[in-house]
Amino acid sequence: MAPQIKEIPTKPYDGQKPGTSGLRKRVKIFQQEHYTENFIQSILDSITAKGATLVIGGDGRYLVKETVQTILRIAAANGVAKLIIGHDGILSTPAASNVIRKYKADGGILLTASHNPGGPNNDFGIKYNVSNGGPAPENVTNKIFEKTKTISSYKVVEGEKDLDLSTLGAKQFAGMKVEIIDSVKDYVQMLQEIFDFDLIKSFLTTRSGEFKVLFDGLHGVTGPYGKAILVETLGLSPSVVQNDVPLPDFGGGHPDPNLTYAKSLVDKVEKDGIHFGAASDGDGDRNMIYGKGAFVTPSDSVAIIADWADRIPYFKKGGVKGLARSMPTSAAIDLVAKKKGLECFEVPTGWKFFGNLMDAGRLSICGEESFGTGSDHIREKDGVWAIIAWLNILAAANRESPNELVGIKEILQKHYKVYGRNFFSRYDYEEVPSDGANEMVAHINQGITSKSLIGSKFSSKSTGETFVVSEAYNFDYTDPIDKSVSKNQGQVVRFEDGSRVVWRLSGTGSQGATVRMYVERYVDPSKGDKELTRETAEGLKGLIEVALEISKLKEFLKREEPTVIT
Ligand code: VG1
Ligand code: CO
Repeated sequence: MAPQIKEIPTKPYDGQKPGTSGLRKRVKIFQQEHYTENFIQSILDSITAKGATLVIGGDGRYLVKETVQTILRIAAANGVAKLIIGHDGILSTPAASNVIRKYKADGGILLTASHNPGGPNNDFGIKYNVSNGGPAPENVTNKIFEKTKTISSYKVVEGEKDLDLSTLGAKQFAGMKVEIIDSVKDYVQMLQEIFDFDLIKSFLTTRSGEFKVLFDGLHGVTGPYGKAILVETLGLSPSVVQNDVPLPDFGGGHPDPNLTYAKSLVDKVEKDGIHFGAASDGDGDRNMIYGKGAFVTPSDSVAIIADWADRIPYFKKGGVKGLARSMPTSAAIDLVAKKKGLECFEVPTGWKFFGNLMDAGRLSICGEESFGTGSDHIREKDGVWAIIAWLNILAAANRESPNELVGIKEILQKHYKVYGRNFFSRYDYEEVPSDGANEMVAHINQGITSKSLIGSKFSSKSTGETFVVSEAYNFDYTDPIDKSVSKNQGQVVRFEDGSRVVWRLSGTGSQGATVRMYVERYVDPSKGDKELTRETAEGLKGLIEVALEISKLKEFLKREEPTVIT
């Protein structure tokens, strides 16, 4: 039977609203009749689908392959000209961003729920990226959401066999061009143009006995990327890469690179005395840098990369145009910006807010406290990029101090001595009742709008410290480029000593509500080593008590302890 275009009647589903980074729900929700089709058709209805070239790739989780076939049928029926698809439907999120830019595609559909667990009982996600390679801004995601509310039919090609995604090359699907591309090649090539691979290689070779490396793919998408770079390009032994086979359920784990979920990395680093450990998340846009006895908070990581940027060829050549962080991220990067005389932006949570600044040539390096670090080489955060950035910096630092072995710890301590330290921690309370979460937000709001918080004194029972509130506000953001406004992006309370607490509700959870509480306390370099090198939990103890008191969090959420502390 020749392919036929059919119009299938459907009804809108509630709640197809893209969150911080796409639509994320349980797999079972996506498997409901017409659910995925409705959302794909709504995306195509919100862009100029006819004649478009789109990139398709996913993080290899359960449901990716089937969804690629669904997209093929709907895209062909809607007159899309060409799909560029990753081998077996796989592209890491940063690789997809690069492919969209490199091949000048009109956009891309990314199949990922990022760091959320995968498998039939876990999460799936669909995200639309625009032609600059970045996540669609709110005006586009709002349009998609509006379409999902009124959709009455979708178009699909029938009578066509599934396309073979396992062989590379140019193909046809129901009259539409399709190109299956190598998932890794373009990405590796891009990194080679950014970093000083010769320097990294010579450092790793000459100090190979002293400086051990370990990369953990957490069974997410980045295993093959890590292998291609560390083993095939930099010549390290295959044993420096672990959990490198992407699995549809991530091996039953939670593919989120932090001290809790990347335990496989942390344990091995400590046991084997590894100097440089790193992990990435399910879709490859997050990273964690962790050497023996030295954990780099993501807020410090981006500040340090910015500080050392002139050792990285990409920035040496193009310069650093400006820096930025998401609002809850610590102000460590602001201090670097100040010293270097660079512009520094504070944007809401979510990588989509960095894109306009990059496109306008005002932003080069940015990060989020949630293990997201990146630059304007693409329009997504980039886990493997951050890891190689650190190797480039360490190689340069060792070239500059040839008589000692400079590791992560030495880089951190040197940084604190110059800039001081922003102690930072995030408490996550996952899947709490939405009512309780909303009541807590309302309670904090009451303190903000009545101005009753300002001037209030709070004391910690255990440390005796007193914190006096100097400011309390809801964070609203006006994009400096297109002037679009995003309201209520988190609640902020600042104290006279410069400390800060932020509360916000997650926009990536797939069930109930997740409350995040972020605490930050700055310690001046003049306070000396003892204060600067304390454990994070110890440095923040008093402030955390006060944050819990102000928000009455335990009362509203009925939770004694957070689910995860990062
Ligand atoms: C979280 C993080 C945010 C990040 C987002 C997507 O969002 O806090 O910083 O951009 O995940 O990351 P939320 O709304 O749950 O706090 V990824 O690696 O999941 O695409
Ligand atoms: Co991710």
